[in-house]
Amino acid sequence: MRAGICRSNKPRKMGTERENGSMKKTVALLAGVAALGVTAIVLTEPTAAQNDKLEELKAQGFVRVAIANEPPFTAVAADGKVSGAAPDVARVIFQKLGVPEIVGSISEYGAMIPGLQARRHDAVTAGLFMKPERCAAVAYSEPVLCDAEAMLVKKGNPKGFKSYADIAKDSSATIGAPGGGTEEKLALDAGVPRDRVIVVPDGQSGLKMVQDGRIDAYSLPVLSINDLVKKANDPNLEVVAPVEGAPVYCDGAAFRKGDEALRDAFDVELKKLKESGEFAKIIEPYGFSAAAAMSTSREKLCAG
Ligand code: 6CS
Repeated sequence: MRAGICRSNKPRKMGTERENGSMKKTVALLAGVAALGVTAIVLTEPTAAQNDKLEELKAQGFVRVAIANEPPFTAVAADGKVSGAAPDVARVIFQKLGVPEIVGSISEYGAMIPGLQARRHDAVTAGLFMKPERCAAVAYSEPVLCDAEAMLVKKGNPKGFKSYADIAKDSSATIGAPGGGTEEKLALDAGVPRDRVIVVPDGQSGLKMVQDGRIDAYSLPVLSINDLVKKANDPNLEVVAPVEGAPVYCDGAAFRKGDEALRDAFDVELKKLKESGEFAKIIEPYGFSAAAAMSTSREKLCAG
């Protein structure tokens, strides 16, 4: 299944004519009600616009997904083909929902949620781990990909890192991590000063910076670091995994607040995939555990 890379950041018009029209009616209604000094109870039923999101995607023929190009979570081939465990699950589910294609848009983790909110993409399928602050900002599906955290270091782990706190304690130590990513926040929360947490744009850059001694450690989830090391084939590198004290995280597909009807439709198909065994067939060849994702829930992960 070919899917191109859409790099357009052109903001889409805010809403369809119908959405804008119904919005005006809603505002007028609320203004009228307010004038009567009556507190309006806003219905929480999905509006036609919310249900239309899936209809909009069906008509569009593709869903624009934010990805990071961090194998095995997400990957983009030279010809633009999008793969990786997260897009592969999303592609199957969206096809079952009547949306034949996914189009990937490479984004830094820290820009994925703002991009979703600005309607630059329709969903995030990138291994964006569920955490309370993110759960407050987006509508996550049920869990898809789970992984622990790792650090890439020089062979022999010369500074003896086992945790982010170890890096905090060593005033000469620096750690690289994705901008707005989980590992950046874990390092900062462990007390590593801002100037010793280096934002690294992608895995290849992180690998090179460790090889060149420009950073002492580079942190990504275990399967991402293992993928980098396997491809690098460099005997002077070592993986510290799991990072002590760091939780196992799981992602879900992330949708805009307001698109809960689309998220719920996605979850219905995800549940069927999990129950049929197809979910395991998609993600386990990448190294992920279907049981890990099926043993937890959005509710538990968003509770922190
Ligand atoms: O969710 C995150 O922030 C992290 N997820 C992945 C798959 N890689 C790094 C990133 O920081």
